[in-house]
Amino acid sequence: MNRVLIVCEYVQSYVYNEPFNAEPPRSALVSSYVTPVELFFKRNHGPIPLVDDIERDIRMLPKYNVTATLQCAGNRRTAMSITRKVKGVGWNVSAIGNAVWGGAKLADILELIGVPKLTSSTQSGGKHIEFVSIDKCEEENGGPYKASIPLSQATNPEADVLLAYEMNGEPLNRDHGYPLRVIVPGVIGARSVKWLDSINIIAEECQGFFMQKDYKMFPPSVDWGNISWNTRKPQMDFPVQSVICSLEDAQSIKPGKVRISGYAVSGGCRGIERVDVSIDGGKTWREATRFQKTGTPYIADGISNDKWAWVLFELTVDIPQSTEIIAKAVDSAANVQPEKVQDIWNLRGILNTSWHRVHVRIGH
Ligand code: MTE
Ligand code: MO
Repeated sequence: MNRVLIVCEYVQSYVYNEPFNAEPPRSALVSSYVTPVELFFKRNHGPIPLVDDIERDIRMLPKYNVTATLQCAGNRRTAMSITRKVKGVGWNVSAIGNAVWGGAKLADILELIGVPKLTSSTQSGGKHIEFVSIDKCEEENGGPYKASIPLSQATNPEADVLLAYEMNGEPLNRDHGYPLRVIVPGVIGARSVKWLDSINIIAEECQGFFMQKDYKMFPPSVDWGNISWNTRKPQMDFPVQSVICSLEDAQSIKPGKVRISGYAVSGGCRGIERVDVSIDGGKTWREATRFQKTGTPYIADGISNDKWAWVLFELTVDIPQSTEIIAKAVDSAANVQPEKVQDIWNLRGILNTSWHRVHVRIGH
C-alpha cells in the first residue's frame, strides 16, 4: 500500500499539484542522533519551487551551526483519528528530524538594517517579523506560504532563529527550502518557512492562512460546526513529546531482553528531564537513559548539550509476556505528556503528545 521512494514513504498526495509529503520508517529515524537528509521528513503545502541561489550578502554575515529538531505539529496525527476523525495529512511518528542547520542569525540580519538586538534594556514594541515564501498554496488562494514570529524572538541572539542555507553541512536541497529557509528552534515546524522570499516587520502577527486558520490548538468540544478561529492564538512552542521507535505497534517479539529506544523533545528551549518507560501498560515505570552524543550522558541544563535538539532514550528490559509498552517524557519545566489522546483531541489533529504506546506479542 505504501509506495516507497528512496527510504521515505509517501503519506499523502493531493489532487492536482501534489505537494510532496514523506516520513521515514520509525526504526531508521533513531539510528542516528543527526537525521540524514534522505531520512528527514518533508512537508509541503504547494508544489516545490525551483529557485536561483541566494544573495551573497547573507553569506558575509557570521555563520552559525545550530543543531535543532524540527517537528511538524501534525506528527502522530493518524493516532489521534482513532478515537474521532481529524482533518489533515496522516502522519505516523516520524514527521520529525534533528539536523545541523547552517546559516546567518536573523538577529544579525535585522541589526544590519537598523533593528537593534534584544537586550534586557530594549523593548521590541510588540511587533512581529513575517516570513514570506515563494511557493503557491491552495489554502492561500494561490498565494505564498507565510508565517511570523514576535520581534522579541527574532532580535534575540539566544533564540537562535536562523536563515539557513545549509543542512548537515551540505547546501539545503530543494525539498527542504533551497536556497534559503527560516529555522525557528523549539517551535512547530510550520513557522520555519522554506524558500524564503521576503521578511517584513509588521505591527500585528501575520494574517496568513497557516497562522490564522490552521495550526491552532482547540479543545475537544470544538468541531467544524462551531469553530471560531479568532478565539485562539497561533501555536508556537512545541509541548513535550516522546516516541518509541525501536518497536512497531502489534509487533511479534521473542521472549527475553528487548531494547526499547526512541526520541524525546520539548519546545521553547526546555530540555528533557526524564523519560519514563512502562512495560506493564502504565502500572509501573522505570527511567530510560538519555543521550545526544553516544556514550555521553545527557543533562538538561541547556549548557552542556544541544539545547534545541531531541534526546534519544534507551532501556533494555526483559519482556516475559505479551504486553503494552509505554513511553512518557518530562521536560525541564516538569511538564509531562498527557495520558490519553482523547483529552487532547482537536479537530485538526495537531500536537498529539499523548503517552506513546506499542503492543508487543510474544511469538516463538
Ligand atoms: N514553508 C513553505 N514555504 N511551504 C510549506 O509548505 N511547510 C511547513 C514548513 N515550512 C512549508 C514551509 C511545515 S508545516 C513544516 S512541518 C516544515 O516546513 C517542514 O519542513 P521540512 O519539509 O524541511 O521537513
Ligand atoms: Mo507541519
